[in-house]
Amino acid sequence: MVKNPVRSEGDAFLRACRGEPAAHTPVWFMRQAGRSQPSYRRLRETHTLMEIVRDPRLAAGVTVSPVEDLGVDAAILFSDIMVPLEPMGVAFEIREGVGPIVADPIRTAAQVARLVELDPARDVPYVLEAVERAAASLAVPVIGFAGAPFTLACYLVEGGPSRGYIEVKRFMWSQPDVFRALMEHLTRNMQAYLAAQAAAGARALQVFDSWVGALAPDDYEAHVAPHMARLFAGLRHVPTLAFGVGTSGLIEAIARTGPAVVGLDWRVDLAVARDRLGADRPVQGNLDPAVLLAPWARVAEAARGVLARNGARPGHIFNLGHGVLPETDPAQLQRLVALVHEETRAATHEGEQTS
Ligand code: 1CP
Repeated sequence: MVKNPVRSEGDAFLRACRGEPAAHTPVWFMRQAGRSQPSYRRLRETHTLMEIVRDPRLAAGVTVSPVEDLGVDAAILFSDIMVPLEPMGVAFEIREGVGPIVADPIRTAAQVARLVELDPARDVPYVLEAVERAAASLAVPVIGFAGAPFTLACYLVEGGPSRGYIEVKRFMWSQPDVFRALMEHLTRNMQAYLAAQAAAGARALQVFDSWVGALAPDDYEAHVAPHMARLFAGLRHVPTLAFGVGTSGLIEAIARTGPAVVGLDWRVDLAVARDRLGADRPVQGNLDPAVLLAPWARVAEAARGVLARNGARPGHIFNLGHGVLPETDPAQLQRLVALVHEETRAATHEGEQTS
């Protein structure tokens, strides 16, 4: 195996974020640190999710382990999108098998006005220390992250996981000024939170707008896009990645808010998405996470399909269209990483030589 002498293998992810050719197509997985990993399941027998998150040694260890186990090109900070909300005055618990439950869902102007400003160094020092520790022990970049204002608002207003997002939509349409104040509060504070992670050593920042695909394009433009544009405008010094599920009808609007990389779920054809966004816009995705439950031959076929749709265009970060399912066999993930690296090494080298 020939290694490129000029650049380390560790920078493929950042090069792709910038739209530059890389030694191979970089690959990492959302939820790569989680229930699919035996070491994580063992740790969870003795610690709750929040105990791991609040212990920088444990959180850094969980962040680092998928890089060692799977050979991925980036690590994602082990934390949760809800973590910075507690110091903002929002009490919640992460309920086993359900997700975040907010004790007192936000429905009024008075509740929005009571939200506290986050001071990352004072309020979540353990997150910043986990980033520092993980970054210090890894050759590949650590990705910092936060929930996007709308997706956080979903949990705050609904009070927990939701199917229809009816309460957050009712709130957005019936109290638009209060909703805007909530989004502004979240935007300002998530920007500070993300900037603090970058200062602690995160080399890229992913904004999880998991549930934004619930919105019609007009509502996205009116109630979400301006806040996202402000968020990304304040984070120009680090590559940013926008992620959402069910966003096939929104990707151009998402791209206009200014992230470096647009995340794609599996419901959109990657080639079509790249044409729609313009070839110079880096993208991340977009294998259906459920494919990993199929026999390996199907996984390989589907992964080759994603790579073929990208062609040899630079600026592709291979990922799943959403998080790794807990039922996934880690051996499948390991083989998938190796396949992406092997099948793209030659193609991108050729691309580099001719460019
Ligand atoms: O203890 C556990 O294993 C419970 C499952 C779990 C895990 C592993 C939760 C509860 N959070 C996490 C960690 C986590 N959450 C990470 C780091 C792990 C990694 O990616 O390797 C990240 C990036 C998140 C972000 C997160 N939390 C998102 C955005 C990504 C996505 O999946 O769309 C969301 C929506 C949450 C809320 C949340 N926290 C936990 C659950 C089960 C959920 C989803 C609940 C729902 O469906 O609404």
